[in-house]
Amino acid sequence: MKHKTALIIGITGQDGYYLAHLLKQKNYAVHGLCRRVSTDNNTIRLHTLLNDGGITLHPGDLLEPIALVRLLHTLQPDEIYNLGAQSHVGISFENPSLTAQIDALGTLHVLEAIRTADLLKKTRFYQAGSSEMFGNPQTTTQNEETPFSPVSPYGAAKVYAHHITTTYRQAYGLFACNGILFNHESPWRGENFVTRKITIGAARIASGQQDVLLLGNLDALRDWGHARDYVHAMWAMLQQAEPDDYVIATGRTATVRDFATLAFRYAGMDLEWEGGGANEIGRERKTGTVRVKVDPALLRPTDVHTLCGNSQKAQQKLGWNPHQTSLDDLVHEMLEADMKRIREAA
Ligand code: NAP
Ligand code: F7E
Repeated sequence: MKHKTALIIGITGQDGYYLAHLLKQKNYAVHGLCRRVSTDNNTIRLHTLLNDGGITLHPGDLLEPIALVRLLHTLQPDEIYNLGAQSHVGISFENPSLTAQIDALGTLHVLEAIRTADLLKKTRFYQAGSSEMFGNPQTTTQNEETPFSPVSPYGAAKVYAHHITTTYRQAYGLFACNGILFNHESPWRGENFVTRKITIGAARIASGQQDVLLLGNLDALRDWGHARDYVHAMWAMLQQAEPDDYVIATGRTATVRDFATLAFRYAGMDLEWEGGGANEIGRERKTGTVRVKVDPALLRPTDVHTLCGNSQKAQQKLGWNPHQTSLDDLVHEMLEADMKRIREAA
């Protein structure tokens, strides 16, 4: 049987790693678009997978549309997963134009490349949409019908990407799916997202390399899942008879404070919280030492306060299971991985 060919844009990121791993297991010929950098640092997550073979990296960038056409023309991929993005919401306030170019226009560039390379009838397309598109929703849970009302440059760029993907589905019959994914984390999460910042911080404090962890909004409630579970949903969307859009979420929420409490507990420190707002601190119960402080510089101009996804449609149509990894297991796995990295570096 002929193996399918997939192109992952954003293969060097967190989800790129897990998706490449999954597609390799499914015997795909896996290709990835990889930005040129002056070191090989951006392939760090992929080292083991690359050593095992079966993945081909191609230099390229979402901001270089002509080269995308050439690449698609050569590869003739069965499936394209567009995971490429400036994906940090806080940074999108500092770099709104770059974020819009990569996250919004970059998606258009891929869609136009599919059209120009005459692949509208052959290639299936996945667009990595985000719960950040909902902004601060009116409803307690969010599904595919919840209106978009973004409150960040990142969210606004992703809304454009969502609508342009739907437009190519409707206008040209492209098999194009929007995943609306809620936060998903892993030991491969970028170090400046709050979950990984917390597990690295707790691991460093436990090993005496750091005294205190500075955080911003401790009250933010997020629906946190495991990236390894979420890439199954991306793949499943492209295997359906018809293209559609799906919310992927666990349906459970926790605050940043809850996440930190769990991570520090796994690192051997029981935290108690005192004060509020910018004066809130997390103190180690046993010793009284302050381990977490709020740094107002880390607060965003606008933040999404509460997100909780309803993934009923994905459960029914894709057979996707939102309960594969508990929050406890996720935090434990991330903390253990960071402790191990510290031990190995010592
Ligand atoms: P990530 O770790 O930040 O990875 C982003 C990827 O995009 C990296 O491979 C990055 O390459 C690449 N990229 C950035 N700019 C690019 C450009 N101009 N051209 C080509 N590639 C570029 O993000 P992630 O967590 O894996 O998320 C994957 C996708 O899902 C993103 O689109 C994100 O916005 C979206 N999403 C994520 C979540 C989540 O909770 N993780 C939730 C909803 C949606 P470098 O390695 O060279 O920087
Ligand atoms: O922040 C608060 C912060 O940056 C989560 C991306 O994958 O998920 C992610 O976006 C919450 C926010 O993720 C710090 O203010 C407190 O309320 O980990 P985050 P995010 O903004 O939810 C969505 C679905 C995506 O699509 C995005 O690509 O935590 N917070 N203190 C902090 N956040 C950070 N980064 N750093 C802090 O020190």
